[in-house]
Amino acid sequence: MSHDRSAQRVRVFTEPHCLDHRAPRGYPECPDRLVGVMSHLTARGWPITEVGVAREVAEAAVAAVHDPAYVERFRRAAERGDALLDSADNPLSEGTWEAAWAAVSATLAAAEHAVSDGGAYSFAAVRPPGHHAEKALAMGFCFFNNVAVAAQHLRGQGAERVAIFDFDVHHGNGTQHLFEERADVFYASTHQFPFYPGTGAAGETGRGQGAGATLNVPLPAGTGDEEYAAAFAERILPALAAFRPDVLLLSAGFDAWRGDPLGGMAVSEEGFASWGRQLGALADQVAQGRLLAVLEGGYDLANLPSLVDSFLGGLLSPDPN
Ligand code: Q9C
Ligand code: ZN
Repeated sequence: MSHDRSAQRVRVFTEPHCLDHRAPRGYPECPDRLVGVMSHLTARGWPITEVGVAREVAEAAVAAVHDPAYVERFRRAAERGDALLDSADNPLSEGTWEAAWAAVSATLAAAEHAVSDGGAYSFAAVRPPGHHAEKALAMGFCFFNNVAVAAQHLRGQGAERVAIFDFDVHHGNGTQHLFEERADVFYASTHQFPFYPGTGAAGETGRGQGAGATLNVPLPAGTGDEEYAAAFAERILPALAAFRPDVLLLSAGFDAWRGDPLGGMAVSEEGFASWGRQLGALADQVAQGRLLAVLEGGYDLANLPSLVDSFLGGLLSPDPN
């Protein structure tokens, strides 16, 4: 092992059924993404739990975020064998329904670990991803909004203030919309802009009771490590610290990597390690060491595993600044 993980401060959570959602050939959000990540993290010695929370727990948590009529519409569409749900980006296969539940279940197990005694860092290695999923709409490869379901679940488990930072290259429209009128869940995002899904302009800062509890830092195509570092130092980290969350959640997409086939940014592998160091330090400083990172995008099959490994390595070497 190249670094000391004896403290086991990071634990990886997954669920085998996450692999059962199979899009047609050519879709970038494919099972091999997660196969590659898990085989690399296993080889690198990270502690792994392959069991999620009970289905009833996941069902109650999803019902607290998504419209029950949407969940039923998804179930029926999957059962009928419909080709897709709501969007051409959301093809359905035989295992899609179970995979979406598996992703939620593993994310919730990871969330509960993050807030266990003493605080811990959890990584939910799951698919399908979640941050584009709206209350009643599938979008952008996402069916259930895993990170939003975890945020709401933690609110019901004693966390009074939850912060979500989304560093996927795409804006997390679903997560923002689910919480934009609330003061108890802060949502911050860095993302390529203008870009899919079109939301996330700097002027979107929350509404009603949630005014000021949404922070968007849109960045132009081509943004690399230096400009991202400035956005972290000047905007994202101070805002997250000022919110004083009881737990820090991350929508961890790796599609801002410079070689990603979908994204147009220029972040290096060392960039992700640096983000890990800074976000681990932030969780220690303001959130009692409680951190949950949930996999979102990242589509370069050859490099996604090492990007995730570098990010997790960064979490374990916190670098305050
Ligand atoms: N149909 C995530 O990274 N591209 N989702 C749509 C127009 C959708 C990305 C192009 C990209 C979704 C989780
Ligand atoms: Zn993305």
